[in-house]
Amino acid sequence: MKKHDLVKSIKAKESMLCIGLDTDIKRVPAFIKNNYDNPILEFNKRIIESTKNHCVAYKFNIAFYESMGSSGWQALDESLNLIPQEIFTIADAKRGDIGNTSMLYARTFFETFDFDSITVSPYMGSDSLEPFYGYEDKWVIILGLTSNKGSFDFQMQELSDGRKVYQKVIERCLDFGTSNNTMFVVGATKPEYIQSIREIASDHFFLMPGIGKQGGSLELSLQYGAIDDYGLLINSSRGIIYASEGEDFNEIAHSEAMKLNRSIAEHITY
Ligand code: OMP
Repeated sequence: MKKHDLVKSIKAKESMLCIGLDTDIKRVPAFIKNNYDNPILEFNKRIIESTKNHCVAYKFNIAFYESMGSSGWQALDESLNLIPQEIFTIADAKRGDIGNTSMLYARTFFETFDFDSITVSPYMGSDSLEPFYGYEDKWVIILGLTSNKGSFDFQMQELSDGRKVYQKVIERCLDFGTSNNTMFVVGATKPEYIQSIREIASDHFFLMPGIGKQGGSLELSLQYGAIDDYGLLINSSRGIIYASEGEDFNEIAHSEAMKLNRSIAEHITY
């Protein structure tokens, strides 16, 4: 997908919402688990059907699928095919390895599966990310500053020049691609640092997880992160797909998505 199509879709739908399909078999309602051959697929089908008009992206966290073995890969494949063309799709795989291995990760998520983007870890450096850039209209989403506590272990360490490791990483990653094929993951749990990332990556999209269950601030994230072309995909996974554990889970997911869109719209002009 091209950047202007993503921006167009955000404007048309008045939504920056990315719904995380972190579909955990343990949280799939019993009536689905007991009645369908592939409950993960059926759960996703209902969530996608009820939310597709109110989000601009879906993020599949691959762990939830690969942990299920072959039925999980099948659910991933078939769920992806249910997503309308104009919605941006993310393989949240957090991959990255020596070049020839990364090439196969890229092939997996961009050819075997036709995702628009993949999340990658920059830890192994330029040659580990390069293979992901070999595809037109595909996006590389690099872990910039993550939402978890452990981000203080490495990402927040101060370098001798006073910069933090995450700042240096993001700055260096600007050399690998452009704002038309690169996004950064920036956790909504650390809004006080978003400004410093915007100073480095002024027109890149940020994929922003961490609102809802992780306690991130939507308001401050939008205040510091949003730009003229929006520049943000706000992710919510558990807060939407598990808002109800009953038979109405898809209807409640729909209303939670609408609610989040409304909260975003309080701070953004589309
Ligand atoms: P919820 O907390 O349920 O909304 O889920 C957050 C989703 O975003 C999960 O799929 C996480 O793996 C993912 N995520 C983070 O929570 N923090 C990060 O720093 C990065 C990611 C990610 O790359 O998507």
